Amino acid sequence: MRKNFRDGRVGGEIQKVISELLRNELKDKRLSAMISITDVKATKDASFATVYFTVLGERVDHDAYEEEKKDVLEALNGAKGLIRGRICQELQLRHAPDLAFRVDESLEYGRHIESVIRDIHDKETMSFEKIADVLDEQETILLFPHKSPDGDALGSSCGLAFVLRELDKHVHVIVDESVPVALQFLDNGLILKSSDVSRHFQDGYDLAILIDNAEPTRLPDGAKELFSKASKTMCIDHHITSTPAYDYNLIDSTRAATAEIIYDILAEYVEEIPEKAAEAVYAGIVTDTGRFSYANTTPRTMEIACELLKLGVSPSDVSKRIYQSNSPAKLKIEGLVFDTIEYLYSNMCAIAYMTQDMMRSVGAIDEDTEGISEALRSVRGVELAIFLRETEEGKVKISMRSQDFFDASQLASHFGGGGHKRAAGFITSKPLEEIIALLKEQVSARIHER
Ligand SMILES: [Mn+2]
Repeated sequence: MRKNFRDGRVGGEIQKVISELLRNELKDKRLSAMISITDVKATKDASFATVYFTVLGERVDHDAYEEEKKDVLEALNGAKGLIRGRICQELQLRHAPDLAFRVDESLEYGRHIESVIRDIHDKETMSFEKIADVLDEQETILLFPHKSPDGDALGSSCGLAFVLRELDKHVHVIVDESVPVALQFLDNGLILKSSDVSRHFQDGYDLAILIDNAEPTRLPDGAKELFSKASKTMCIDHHITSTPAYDYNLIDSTRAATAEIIYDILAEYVEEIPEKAAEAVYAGIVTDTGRFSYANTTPRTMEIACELLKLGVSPSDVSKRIYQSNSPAKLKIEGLVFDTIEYLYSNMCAIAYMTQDMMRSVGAIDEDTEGISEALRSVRGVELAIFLRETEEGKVKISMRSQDFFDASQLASHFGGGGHKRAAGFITSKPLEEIIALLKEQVSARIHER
């Protein structure tokens, strides 16, 4: 028996079926983007339907976004057979409707997008209570902060892991690189290299948690392999580009730090957060907010910090450990780098560089060079700071920071790199002098546009 649909009903039904398929079954890599079916206009007899969709994401690069939409369209067309079959089945139709996929470019898009994001958020991310329940059910857990872990990645991981260990879970934080000296106090015996993890874990374990990033592909190789051995996966992150693609997701891009989210989970999970865990969470917040000075700092950030102090955290201790533990080589290498500064275009641009020879001459290591880009940007009048460093492999790594208007990510993408408007970078095999000359050309063209 054929179903009769009221006006507009059939479109809504088809929309539900496709959304469900996108969420759970269509595994095409091109469909891993945040896709939303915004509308379906179908004929009354359900013989034909136009399906409107949008692709959400960070529009850093217009061309890349256009490419992405094209990819999604191709993938949807490729899955048309499956989608039609499912619609036929779910709506109990005799014949599957013919489908046409279109990008939704309606004027309502802007108004719509907010509710779409809210929708996805509600569907895909979980409550702190639910996350706490899930954690409680696991016995063996590994936490994975991102590559070259910073204060937030390590503070969040170690804070959560500390509590899990107190609750008798078998838990480690996996870091394959050396932990920066200034952050070693967060360890508390929790950090382990992937190669040192016991057989027990190598053969498989309950839960892997990605912390402060949503891409296991960005983990070092050993960690990546270990990540894949977990029965279930979880992601806790605050990056805007992250898509909730795991068994359990807690992604909130309104947060200043992943550590803020960890605080809320712990507050839900345990009666009282132990001081050591509170200290780690606090370290994550302090570092990701630039000691509460960046634009991401919110009233909620301060409230959480306040609660952490009440739990016994000493802000001066944490600050001393993180910010007053520079190596003797740090000021030496900074001296050498600052000596190379060139101010251009009425001091609007500052460029400085560092070679491996310079590092060797003062015995500096990578972590000694942290913060140099920010220091360059701190000069009055400097809109764009560019710091070039020679890598051990003889390439040149460029990091750029801008102050108010210069789009650093756009400049970086010109050279094949990427990032955010105010912080971006790229790597090149070109010699140092050549890339400096090329950068000057590009910066000059762009900075004078204004
Ligand atoms: Mn972070």
